[in-house]
Amino acid sequence: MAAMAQYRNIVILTGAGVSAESGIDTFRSEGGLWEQHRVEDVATPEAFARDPDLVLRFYDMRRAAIQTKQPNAAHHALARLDSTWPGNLLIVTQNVDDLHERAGARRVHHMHGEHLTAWCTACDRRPRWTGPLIERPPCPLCGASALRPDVVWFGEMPYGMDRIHAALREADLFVSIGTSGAVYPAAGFVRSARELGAATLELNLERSRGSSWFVETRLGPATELVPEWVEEVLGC
Ligand code: BJW
Repeated sequence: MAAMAQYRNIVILTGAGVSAESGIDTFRSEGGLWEQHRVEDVATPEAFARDPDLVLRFYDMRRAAIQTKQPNAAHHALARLDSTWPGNLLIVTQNVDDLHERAGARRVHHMHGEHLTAWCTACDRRPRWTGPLIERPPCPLCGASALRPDVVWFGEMPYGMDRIHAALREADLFVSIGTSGAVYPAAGFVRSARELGAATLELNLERSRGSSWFVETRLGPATELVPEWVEEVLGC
């Protein structure tokens, strides 16, 4: 990878791998969430319509679990980069946990939603939510019992695609961290970044499905690779 001084605008895509060492399950690794639950049963709007209790329990359990976890060295390194990088920077995370924010990162975009907000389908607002949804609590903003997990399921449109594409158009460096490249549209960002002329770097435990699109791939745990890379970028 060329000297980092030549970059100004950075887009960082993160996936479940960045939170794995905080003790949050990934989806597709051995023993991951999709081995414990069928995607079709818990992560589609059809599943929610068919068996809302099953889906709400799945998300209630994960919402409770993430609140017991702590950001790791990778989240902290990215937060440091965010707070010091003078150019444009956007951390586009597929993760629904809040570990980037708890580490101090501010320029974060949750394209697949967040565990700690709920979506009221009656008033279309998203109040902060830390407790369970299984008892169908009323929306604190409008009173309707129409709250669902504020996450993007298969077949739904990820949040803020215009913001992401605008950042990709400006980016001269695209970095992907801890994502398998199995889910679109996120899996296609590297290709867009390449076509728009950005340098591309993958940091992952194992090569992602779209690995050949990256000019450089570094393999290892995020808690080692990310702080090393951030030090390189900041020139210290
Ligand atoms: C480490 C590590 C360590 C581990 N250190 N690394 C056919 C072709 C193409 C597309 C489609 C198709 N059929 C349907 C589609 C579209 C569909 C899709 O992509 N399906 C695929 C299965 C093919 N996509 C959608 O439906 C999306 N919407 C959509 O496309 O709308 C239309 C549209 C059109 C045009 C433009 C824009 C939109 C919506 C996708 C929603 C995904 N939702 C989920 C659930 C969110 C809520 C929840 O958390 O429950 O999002 S699914 C799940 O996968 C979650 C994740 O964000 C996402 C990605 O997973 P991720 O993060 O990559 O995790 P893993 O487990 O897969 O990988 C972990 C990685 O970490 C691995 O690489 C490890 O190596 C690594 N790792 N330990 C570093 N210590």
